[in-house]
Amino acid sequence: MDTALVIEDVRLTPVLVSDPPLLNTQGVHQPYTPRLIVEVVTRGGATGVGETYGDGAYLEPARSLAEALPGRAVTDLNGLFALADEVCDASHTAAADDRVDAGGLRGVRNAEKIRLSVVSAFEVACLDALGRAQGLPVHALLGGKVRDSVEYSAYLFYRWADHPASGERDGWGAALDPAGVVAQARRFAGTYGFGSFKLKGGVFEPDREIAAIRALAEAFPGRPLRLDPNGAWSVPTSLYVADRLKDVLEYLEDPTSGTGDMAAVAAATDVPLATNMCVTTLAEVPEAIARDAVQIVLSDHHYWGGLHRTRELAAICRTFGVGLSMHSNTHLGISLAAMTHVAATVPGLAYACDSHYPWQTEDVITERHTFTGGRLPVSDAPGLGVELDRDRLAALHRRWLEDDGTHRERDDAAAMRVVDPDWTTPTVPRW
Ligand code: GKR
Ligand code: MG
Repeated sequence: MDTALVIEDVRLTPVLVSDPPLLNTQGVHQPYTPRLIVEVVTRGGATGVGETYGDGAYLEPARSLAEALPGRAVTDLNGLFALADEVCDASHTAAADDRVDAGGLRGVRNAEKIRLSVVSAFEVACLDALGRAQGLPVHALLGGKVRDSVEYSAYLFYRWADHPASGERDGWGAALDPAGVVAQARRFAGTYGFGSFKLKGGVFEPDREIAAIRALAEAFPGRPLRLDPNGAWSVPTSLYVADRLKDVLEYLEDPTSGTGDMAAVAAATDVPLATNMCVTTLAEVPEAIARDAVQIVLSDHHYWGGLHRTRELAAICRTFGVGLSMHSNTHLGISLAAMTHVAATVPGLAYACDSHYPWQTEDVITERHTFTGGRLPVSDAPGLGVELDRDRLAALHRRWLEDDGTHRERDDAAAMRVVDPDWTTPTVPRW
């Protein structure tokens, strides 16, 4: 083994990132969202970075893995998964088993999925360190890019102008009706050149959201449009919306919850269904494919366990004629770089990936990514091609240290209760 590639040290830095008041079916984003930054340092002096969800359930397994990793090689990614199975005690996360998390809308969050989300940040950090040590971009370590840029879609949200509790305001203003959604889309298209649009739904009654998509179709004729209510609708409501928007939708994303109900919707409409909620683990793939419940799987490299595993998912989807793309959650530039590298290597990526990134005004990298023509260039610099901004990292970590605990867990329902004390996370379809 090349001793220069042996891991000498692992650093974990939880941070709180400012987030606008974006509405979804569970509530509203809090003013700050937790993320975890992982640094892997080799004996040869290369430092690789990774990023993942930062709620408490992720921090304990991350600490166990960080302690166990020194002495292993950054090339031993299969060993990384075996080590995580050994040291990430599921009891840390057992409380999270079989429940939908409070704000991430990441589908069922169980111990395995949390462990994989943790490992993903270590995998990305190892790939970054290896790439830096060898002068190779991460995409080359994944087999090489098949495209020079990756297309992203605008991710539109109903939103308030400012956060009710903190009063924080970002200058985007409110978007609560079709005109507000179209104005937001125009700003996204004008600033970043996005050519396809995803609207986060499940916030208002379906007819209001149908009107917003119709307004988008009028403002951007022929452009791909998606609506994602995060499972907020019953099967009949999903079919009602599909019928009214069938001429303008590229796909409906998670109209309803669970493989059985998604299959029932898929069987009765020609509008393709995409998901980042009902197919989130390998165990969920066979039934979804057998029942033709989804036509596009939206991977999240965090909860699929990193970039190699995302490519494995892509191969499964290809085999069964299911499309693949990527969804996102609140994230920073390290994860966007990782998404872009892996997306660059996946053959036949037929749908623009979505990213929350334009909503994040803060970052931990020195040079933020810039979307041009709705695309990001695939970096050929060694590793991920991003540099940590240590001052920014320290500042966002300080915010995490000083937080009274309110924001260390993402909890969109709690944020909503500031304005509506009776608000509870919906457990059955809202419409
Ligand atoms: O940030 O409100 C949000 C999104 O709803 C996010 O939590 C989802 O995970 O963007 C995601 C999605 O596509 O479902
Ligand atoms: Mg979604």
